[in-house]
Amino acid sequence: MKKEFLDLGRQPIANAFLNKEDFDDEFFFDLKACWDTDTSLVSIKNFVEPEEIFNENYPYNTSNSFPMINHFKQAAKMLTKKFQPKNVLEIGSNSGPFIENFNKGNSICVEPCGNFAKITEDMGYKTYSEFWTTELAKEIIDRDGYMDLIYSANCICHIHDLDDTFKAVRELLSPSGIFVFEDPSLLRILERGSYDQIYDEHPHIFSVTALDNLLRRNGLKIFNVDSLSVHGGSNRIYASHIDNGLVGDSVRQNINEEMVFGLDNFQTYEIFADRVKKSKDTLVRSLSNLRRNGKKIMSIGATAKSTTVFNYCGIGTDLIDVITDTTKDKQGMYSPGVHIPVVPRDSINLNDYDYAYLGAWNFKEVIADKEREFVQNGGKFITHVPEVMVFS
Ligand code: JHZ
Repeated sequence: MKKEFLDLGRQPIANAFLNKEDFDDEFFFDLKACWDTDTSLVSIKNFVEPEEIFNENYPYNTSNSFPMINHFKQAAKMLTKKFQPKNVLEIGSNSGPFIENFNKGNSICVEPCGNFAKITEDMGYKTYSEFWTTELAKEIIDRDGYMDLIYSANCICHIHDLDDTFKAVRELLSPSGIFVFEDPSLLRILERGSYDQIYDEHPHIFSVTALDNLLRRNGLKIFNVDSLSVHGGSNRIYASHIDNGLVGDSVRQNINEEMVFGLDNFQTYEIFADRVKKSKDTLVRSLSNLRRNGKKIMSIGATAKSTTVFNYCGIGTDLIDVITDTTKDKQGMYSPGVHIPVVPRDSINLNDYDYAYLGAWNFKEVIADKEREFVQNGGKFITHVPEVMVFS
C-alpha cells in the first residue's frame, strides 16, 4: 500500500529551462511523495511522461558538474581493476564521462536524449538512442551479445517501471556479469533534509532495503554497497544474478543502518515532512528579511534541485535576482516555474551581491573555493542543507 507523506505543491519539469515567449505554455504537475509499505520504496505520486523530460532539449550535461568527471574516471578505473569486464554497457550515458574510460570496440551507450546520444556516437561509441526496456535488452543481445558490466549513474531512479528495468538487466547480463548503479540515497536525504532531490526526474528515491526487495523479485541480488559523497550522499549498488556468489557485509550493514533510522516506519516520513515545512518557512523568512534590509541576493547553480526549492517555497525574482550556471544550454533562459534569469558566471560581478544562495549545495566546497574573492569582500552563502544557514 502506498502512503503519501509529502506535498511539494505544483511543480514544473525541473530541467525545462525556458524562453520568455514560452512562459504561458509551461507544464505543471502536483509533486507528492509516498512510501510503499510492501517494498519500502519511496516514489512520487504522479509520474511525468519520460518523453516530456528526456528529449533533444534535455540540458543537464554531467561534464558541467566538473568534479563528476574525476568521479567517473575513478569509478571506471576501480571497476576495470576489480572485475576486468570484456564488454561494458552504460544506461543513461549522457555526455560520456564514464564510458570514455573504456575501449570503443567493446562498449555500448544507451541514451534516450538525442543531443547526448550524438555526443557519444561522435566520440566513436555505439549508442542506442532509446529508453531502457526489456525489448531493447533483447535487441542488444541479438546484435552485440551479453554484457559483463552494466553500469548506470543517476539514471535507474529516473525510470518508472523498475521491474521491467531490472528484468532487462537480468536478460542482458552474462552469467558472471555485474550490474553497478549509483543514485542518491534515501537515508542521506532524510538525514540532511534535502527534499530538493525529489522532482519529476526522480520518480523513485532508493533505499538499499527497497532495492534489495525489487532486485530479488527480478532474479538479481545486491552483493555489495559503497557509500558515496557525491550528490549529497549516494549509494553505489553492486548486483549479480541471484544464484551467483556471496553477499558482502556491506549489504546487511546498510540495511541495518536504514532500519535503525526508521526507514521501515511511516512515522519517519511524517517527521521528515514536518522538517521540510519548517525549512520552507525559515528559508522564505530569511530571504525576505534580507531583502527588506536592502540586501542583494543571487543563486549559484541552476540545478534541478533548486527548481523544487524555488517552486515549493514560492521564491522568484522578488527574492533572487539571477542564477549563474556553467551550462551553455541553460544560459539566457529562465528557470522553470518561477522564471529567474539564468546567466553565465562571468556576465555578472559577484561583488555586486551580498548573498549567494547555493542551488548546487552539493558542490559547496568547490564553489566556495572558486568564489573566495566574494567572501573576502564580505559576501555570504546561503544554503538550506542540512538546515537553513548563512556562512562564509
Ligand atoms: P547538479 C541533475 O540534478 C539531474 P542537478 C539528474 N536528474 C540527477 O540525478 C543529478 O543531476 C545527478 C552548475 N555548476 O550536478 C552545473 C555551476 O554553475 O547538482 C549544473 O548545471 N558552477 C540527472 O541539476 C549545476 O550547477 C559550479 O561551480 O541538481 C549542478 O547540477 C558547478 C560545480 C556546477 O545536478
